[in-house]
Amino acid sequence: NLDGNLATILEGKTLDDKTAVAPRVGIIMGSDSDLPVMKCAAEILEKFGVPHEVEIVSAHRTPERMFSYASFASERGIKVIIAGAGGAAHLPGMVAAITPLPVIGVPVRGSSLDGVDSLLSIVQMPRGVPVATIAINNATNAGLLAVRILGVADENLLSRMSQYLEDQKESVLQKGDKLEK
Ligand code: RP5
Repeated sequence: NLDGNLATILEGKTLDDKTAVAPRVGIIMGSDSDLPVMKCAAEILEKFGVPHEVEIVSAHRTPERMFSYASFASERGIKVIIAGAGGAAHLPGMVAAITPLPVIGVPVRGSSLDGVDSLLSIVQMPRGVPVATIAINNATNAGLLAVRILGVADENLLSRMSQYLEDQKESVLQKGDKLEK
């Protein structure tokens, strides 16, 4: 039930695609139903030119795949994992329990409880296993945070992030100017 664009995002970024540039960020999610939200993270990474992959990895439906993904992500060259899930959203926390990489959790709003269930499932991690939890459905910020993390060791990315902030400020100021006229 994926539309064309979403299917392309998935198809173009699979683990089996040997021709792709080695991904630096892994975007994973519990279900293809999370993709309309999670694609915003991919769009940010594309904007900043950060190679990434997009995968469906479910903590509950494909636990072995989750274990294998989290176990080998670092040695495959992944630097940051963005994990989105809804409901009993165990994926980000379980992945953070296995990999030493930074994990950014995106609570996806489901059909009931308005995403608060997802938020609380992701944010309430025990001491020792952190997940950087983003606001409900805000995968854009997950992408931006991943860029900032990579920017610590990549001056080019860091200066592009500064430019992004400048552009954002300019756009807000211009809207303000229009309101005054
Ligand atoms: C979670 O269950 C997924 O992350 C998704 O947000 C939710 C519902 O999944 P589907 O029933 O739509 O596949 O594991």
